Amino acid sequence: ETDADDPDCPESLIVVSNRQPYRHEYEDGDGDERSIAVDEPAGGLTAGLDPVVREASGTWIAWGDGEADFAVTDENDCVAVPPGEDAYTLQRIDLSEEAVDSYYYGFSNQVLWPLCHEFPDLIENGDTWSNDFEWYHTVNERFADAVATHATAESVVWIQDYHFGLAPRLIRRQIPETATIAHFWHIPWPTPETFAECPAGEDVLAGLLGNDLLGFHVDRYARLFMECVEQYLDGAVVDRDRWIVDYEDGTTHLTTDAMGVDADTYDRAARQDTDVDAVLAELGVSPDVTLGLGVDRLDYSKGIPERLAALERFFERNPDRRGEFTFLQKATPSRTGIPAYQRLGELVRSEVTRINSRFGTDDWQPIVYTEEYVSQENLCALYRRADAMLISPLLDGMNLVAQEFVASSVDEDGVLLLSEQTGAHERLGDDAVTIDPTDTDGVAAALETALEMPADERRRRMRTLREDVFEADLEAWMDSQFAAIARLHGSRESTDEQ
Ligand code: GDG
Repeated sequence: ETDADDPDCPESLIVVSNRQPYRHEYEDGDGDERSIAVDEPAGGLTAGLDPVVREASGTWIAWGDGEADFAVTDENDCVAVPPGEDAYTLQRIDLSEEAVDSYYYGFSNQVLWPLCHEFPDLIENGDTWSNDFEWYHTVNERFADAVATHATAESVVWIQDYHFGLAPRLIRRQIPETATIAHFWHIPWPTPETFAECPAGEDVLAGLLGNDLLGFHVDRYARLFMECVEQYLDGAVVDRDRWIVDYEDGTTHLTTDAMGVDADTYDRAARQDTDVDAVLAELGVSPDVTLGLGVDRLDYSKGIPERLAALERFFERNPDRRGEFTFLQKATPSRTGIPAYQRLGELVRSEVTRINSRFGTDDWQPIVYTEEYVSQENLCALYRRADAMLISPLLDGMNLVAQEFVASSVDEDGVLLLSEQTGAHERLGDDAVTIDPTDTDGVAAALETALEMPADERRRRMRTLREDVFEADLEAWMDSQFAAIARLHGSRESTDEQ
């Protein structure tokens, strides 16, 4: 819940994100006869930002994915949301299939995503990226034009993520000098060596330096960003002590703010009396097993094959755990049109089958793998039930699942195993069991350590983790971002008055 009197919540707020907060789906009938079903905010950032934009009576600009036809909207594609409440304006940018292929599946997810997660080999080749970059530019321009139609001298524009690397500079050219542009980059920033592989890298750096404020989850990403600017952008002046970059006629302030989750909501959901044994039975897991859990988008950055290798090693080394311990892996298919994601899905499914046929028996499988959507309530029940949560990304901007698990661990008896390559590790590393996701033996041993850990140590660690996750929650993150924006916004206005 957001404090209505929060002095830092901007009065004129324009949020820009790829995903829209509400999706309208049309059911039955024609024209006015049709009923409209609305997808509520799915979770995480979208759900967290929604109350803030409501309170500000702001504007949210997003890609109008899904079946949205614009029958209920005016000619600017603007619609009042939530339906019936009309608290703020949602402007949907309607993109052609070609635009989505190139801007979203192309440059965003086959150039910037692999680049920032240090997978340069997965960056698409030169024949396709230049076309995709053109579309990325075109789409960023369309979003920038949309921002310009709403922006006033008082506006705060808050951009989310790597889909909008060029938009800040395009927006800056079109809106009043006193309006503030802030941007949060939710994924890691690569090393200068990797960034050298970025096609149109200079454009992306220059684009991002159109921001007044640019936020990352952890210090390391902000420092790497400064190093890349120093190495690859002529004319930029980096002040590494003050975290400020001057470029052309603008100044960009860098900040770090580790994003949190809505901890109270997870805590409350976990305390509901969901029949977790029934949830497990549905998935084919016996209710009395010791339970390990993994929850991830099916993405190569999440280290799922490496995790499976460690699990195989664990069962090799601990025959007494066979029949007694089950690892439940929930993987959510994502970006399935991209070959690297298809290959990953095939590899993961075949490895699960192979490991299960090696160790499995008639009434027990070592790994239960599902790609089915799990409701928030059931997810929280599983987090609560898990004896060990295994989070092993090779690189991850933050990782919200780690925090959701902690917030849901109301019995304070689960153990978090956390990759040192996640942003979350900077916050939770001291009381999690730290793992190097590429070290098969190390992860297998860490899992055994976690499962053997005495109850009082589990409780002590989980209590400290919970303190952190409840204190640095989603609302705290937004407050901190808005406070930083307000400081800049204030100084921009006073400079203007002089
Ligand atoms: C990016 C960055 C950063 C997954 N399956 C189900 C389900 N989920 C939910 C989880 C969690 C979310 O999806 C995944 O969030 P992550 O943070 O782990 O990862 P990304 O999607 O890669 O997010 C990441 C984040 O942005 C925010 O800045 O932390 O580093 O990569 O919320 O719970 N939820 C439900 N059913 C599922 O089956 N209900």
